[in-house]
Amino acid sequence: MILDHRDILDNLFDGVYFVDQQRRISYWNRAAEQISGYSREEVLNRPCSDHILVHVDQQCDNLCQGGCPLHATLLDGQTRESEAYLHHKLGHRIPILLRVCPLRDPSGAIIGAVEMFSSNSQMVAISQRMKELEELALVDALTHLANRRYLELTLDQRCQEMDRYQWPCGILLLDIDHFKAVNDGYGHLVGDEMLCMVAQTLLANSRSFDLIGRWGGEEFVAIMRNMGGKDLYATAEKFRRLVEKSFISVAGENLKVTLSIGATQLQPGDTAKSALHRTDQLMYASKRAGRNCTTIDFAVR
Ligand code: GH3
Ligand code: MG
Ligand code: MG
Repeated sequence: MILDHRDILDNLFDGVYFVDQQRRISYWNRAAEQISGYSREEVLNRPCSDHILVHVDQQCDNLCQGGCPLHATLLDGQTRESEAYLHHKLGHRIPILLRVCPLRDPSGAIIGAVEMFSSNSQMVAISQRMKELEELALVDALTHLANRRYLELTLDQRCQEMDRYQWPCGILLLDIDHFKAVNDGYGHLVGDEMLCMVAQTLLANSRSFDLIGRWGGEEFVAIMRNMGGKDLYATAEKFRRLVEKSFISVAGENLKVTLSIGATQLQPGDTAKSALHRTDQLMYASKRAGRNCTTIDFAVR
């Protein structure tokens, strides 16, 4: 690896580290330092199982004892992804999304593995990201979610990842039902307030590595990394129910809306346009089915 690549890795929000065949850490980027609290000097040349990150899975079982994704990838060369919790130097647990890939020499032999992890801790990651996006005019002025342009850019990126690495990614299109009636009955300002409330409900209940944005008008798009099939449907339904149970108060009245949702998973060869077109068709199927429901591709169910 040449120096330039390390400079790039140091500027990512994702933590990245390399291990050799013996799982000794040979590289540790700046985000890994920030997320874990461990400096490069503290971890280099130590085996990663040496009481450093000590990942535990969703059931809090210790992955170092039998379930280590690095170990498994060093053996079989497969890429792995999962959600886990790492140990911060100060003792607390941090939720992360991790991805492990093999490192090979020019002959194709496995010489180590790389783990990339992004902090799933809402506050830090989202506020950091939104500050950057504001500067780049990628934020919707009303709801402060990602705007259409940012959604398109992100979706293009996810399509490339799908083609190259087959990383799963779910797409949701969420359209507010009969929103015109809110504007007509209560005025545009109340409509705006409703849009912000729905936006916050979606944002507060997503993971930091998902992207929730306003596609336009009363339509939102969610790009859910590492998610497909049943989990995607369950997440869409969670969003739908949470919005159904949320309300704003207008002159003593609790005002609610519902969502019609289309859900699909990126397929090889998809473009942002083709994926969104499919999701849009699925969302319309939900409208035809009576609204306040989710329609998912048969292919990913
Ligand atoms: P359906 O259940 O079929 O989706 O019906 P709908 O009324 O939600 O859909 P329609 O597309 O007929 O109307 C969308 C409305 O959303 C019309 C438009 O005035 C309103 N709208 C779009 N952007 C904004 C906005 O920024 N603020 C407010 N208050 N209303 C908006
Ligand atoms: Mg609409
Ligand atoms: Mg609508």
